[in-house]
Formats: sequence, structure tokens, C-alpha cells
Amino acid sequence: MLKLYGFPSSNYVNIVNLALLEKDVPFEYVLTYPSQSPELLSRSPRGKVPFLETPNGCITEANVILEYLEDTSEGIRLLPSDPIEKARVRSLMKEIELYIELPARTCYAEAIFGAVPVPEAIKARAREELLAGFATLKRHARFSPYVAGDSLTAADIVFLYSVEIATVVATKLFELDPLADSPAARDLLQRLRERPHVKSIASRQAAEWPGFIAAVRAKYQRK
Ligand SMILES: N[C@@H](CCC(=O)N[C@@H](CS)C(=O)NCC(=O)O)C(=O)O
Repeated sequence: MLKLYGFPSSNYVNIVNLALLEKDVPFEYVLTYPSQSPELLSRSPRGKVPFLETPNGCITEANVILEYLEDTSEGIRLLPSDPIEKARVRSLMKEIELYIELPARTCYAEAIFGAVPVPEAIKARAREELLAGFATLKRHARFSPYVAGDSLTAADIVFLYSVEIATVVATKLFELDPLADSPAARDLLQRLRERPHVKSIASRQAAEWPGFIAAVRAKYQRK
């Protein structure tokens, strides 16, 4: 059976978790935190989670894991079969990760973990990049009603677990609501949150969150 390694407060882990649940693929969840231990590095070369253990070895990188699941599993399709439509979904996934999640991530220490202030220069850069990233998404996504069109795709999963947290960063640090002028995107987020599997992931995350935040803050204090 497939094994998903990760922890419930990780948005990247939740991307893979939701894909597995939506596709109804049997898997075991192995609670694992990132580490540079030789044991973990032998399975996840950068020491990050998620990683997926398959009968033929481990796979890292959330988007790549989604593609592997698509190639190997039954269940609902999260990538279109038509090559151009599939490429479009992949572009959206990549744009959301590179231009929204990653710039927001540079500010998590302050905005999400409340651990340490982020230097002003990094925040200024993140603000610029987030504005450009959200503009990119609004230009490219269809929101009709899903990110790439009329059905749920992997782009919606990446959207949910990247845009929610990036919006918290933008609101807290920059007093910006990046989706204020996009009611269709806001509606989609709301509809995604109502999906039963999204709710179950959210309740698992809520249970872990206080302890996770305390551990992150303690780690920053030791630095
Ligand atoms: N590009 C990776 C990112 C995964 C990632 O950053 N995971 C975080 C948890 S949300 C992590 O393991 N961080 C530990 C670290 O950066 O050392 C992916 O797509 O899976």
C-alpha cells in the first residue's frame, strides 16, 4: 500500500493527502516531520515532506506525486487527458506554487508562525511578488467554476492549499486582500472548503496546529 509521509499542518502534505482522498486511493498516513537525519534524507533527499512511499521507491515533490497518482491510480481524474488542457492545468499548478506559495512562504516566520519579524526587504519583495502572482492567477484561471474550467483538477488542490495561506500573509503583513476583486475565486475557495475530505483534513490540522506552532517558535528561539 502507498504510504504518505508528512504532518497535518503542512500545506504541501495536505495537497497530496487531498488528492489521495479525492481519488479514493488506499494509503497509510505516516506522521513524519521534516529532518536532515540520514534516515529521512535517504528517502527525501532535501529532508522535506511530503514524500510518498511506493512499492518501487519513494517520490518527493507534491506536484510530481500528484502526477504519479494520476499515472498509476484509478478514481476521478485530476489532470485532463487532452494534452493541451493537461498542460494548462500543469501551468496553473506551477504558477500558483512559484508565484504565490513560495513568495508567501518567505514571510511565514512572522505572519503564520508569529515567531520572528521578517526583514523589511524580504517583505517588500514578497509583496511585489504576491501582487504579480495573484494577477497572474486572475489572468490565467477560469474559475468557471473551478480553476481550470468545469471540473475539479489538481490545480484546485494546489490553489486551495496555497492561496488560503498566502492570503493570510497578504492580509496580515500588507493589509491586502488579493481576492477582493475576484468573487469567483473567493466562491471557489469557499466551495472547496465545504468538500468532506477538505473538512477532515482541516480538522486534523486544527488539532495539531497549536503544538506545531509552539514547536516552530521554540525552534526559532534556539537559533
Ligand atoms: N517543493 C516541495 C516543498 C515541500 C515543503 O516545503 N515542505 C515543508 C513542509 S510544508 C518542509 O518539509 N519544510 C522543511 C524544510 O524546508 O526543511 C514540495 O512540493 O513537496
